Amino acid sequence: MVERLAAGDLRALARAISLVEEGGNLAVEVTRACRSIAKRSWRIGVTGSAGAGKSTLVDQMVRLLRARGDRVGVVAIDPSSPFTGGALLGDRIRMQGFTGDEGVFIRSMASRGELGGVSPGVAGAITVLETAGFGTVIVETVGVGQDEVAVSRLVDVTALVLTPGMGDDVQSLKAGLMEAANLFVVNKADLEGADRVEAEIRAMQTLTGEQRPLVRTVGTSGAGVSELLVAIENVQPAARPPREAGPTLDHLGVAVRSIEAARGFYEILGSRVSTLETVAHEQVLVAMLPFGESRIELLQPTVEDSVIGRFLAKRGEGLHHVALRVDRLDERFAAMQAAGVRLASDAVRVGAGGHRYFFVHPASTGGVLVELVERA
Ligand SMILES: Nc1nc2c(ncn2[C@@H]2O[C@H](COP(=O)(O)OP(=O)(O)OP(=O)(O)O)[C@@H](O)[C@H]2O)c(=O)[nH]1
Ligand SMILES: [Mg+2]
Repeated sequence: MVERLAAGDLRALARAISLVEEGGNLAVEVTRACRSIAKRSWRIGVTGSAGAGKSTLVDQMVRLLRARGDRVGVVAIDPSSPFTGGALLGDRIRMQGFTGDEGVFIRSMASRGELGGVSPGVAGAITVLETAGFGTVIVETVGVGQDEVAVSRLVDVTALVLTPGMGDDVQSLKAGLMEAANLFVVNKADLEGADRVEAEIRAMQTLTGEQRPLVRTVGTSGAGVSELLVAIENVQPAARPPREAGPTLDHLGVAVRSIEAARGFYEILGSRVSTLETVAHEQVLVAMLPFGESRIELLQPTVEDSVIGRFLAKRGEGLHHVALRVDRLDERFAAMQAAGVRLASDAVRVGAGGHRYFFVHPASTGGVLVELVERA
């Protein structure tokens, strides 16, 4: 089951979360199996009183994070009102496996009260989501009891959501909860009294001598939510997983009649041939000349009737292809096929040194043969 959920199987994911939520030996076993392969996610806690707009904010945060390409898992503990946003309702359906977007997964969990405690189940659910490749996990809790303080220990950043109209109630917030909050959110800033709550929060903090960041938001419109994400990120920047690296230029493939004749120029520039080898199945002799992170690849045919040999006969010496390094090569191959990109390979192939690649036809790239490679 853990293998399946790591491979992206949503049913396995839902099942695993149920198991860890139930607790017991199996929960321990699942959590342990997950821990050995899970990559730690960026964990955000969102807490605050019932109806403060936490789910509405989480909905908006998920939208923004998704737009950046993040995969987001949400665990909502004891929500007293359902997620309101259309996207979240949609995602609830997705979460049950009805449609194909696997970038968001939302799960509501019941707290087992003060005695049972919420943290073992939540910790397990976070680990399961991490195993399934969710790089960001948001945990929503209703800020009423011990649970929030326990959850705050599981996450990197805890945002405490407050609203206008709370007025003096700010002072009645449990000290532990205020303590656990890394930043404050004044949501429903469209309503009367936002200034007052903000002043209350600031006043309260002067007692402790520390002013934590405060962000105003309007969950229903999304105003202030990108600022909120920046503030969350700034609390502990290192917790944020590195963005997926964009594609880089791997090498330029140049078709030549003679490597001996062509390499001199590049060597005058200061590059040195790093590898010189014959790739038998492509009937080509290859010389690699490093240029920073990229390389020039000189390609000399070993027989005339070969891909490079025919290219030379038809077009003469010159740029043969541009190779771009990407990740998730198989996904990209499938996505491009589906999108009608004209491919010049019928499958992902494995080249020298174990790197994997496929070619995209010049008809789809502005006139140059493009090789997409993924390094082992
Ligand atoms: N005026 C206004 N209403 C908001 C704002 N954000 C949320 N709401 C509304 O407040 C109500 C409660 O929002 P939720 O997001 O469900 O609140 P919650 O904190 O998740 O509630 P629980 O999970 O039940 O604790 C909904 O009717 C929202 O539309 C806001 O910024 N301004
Ligand atoms: Mg909620």
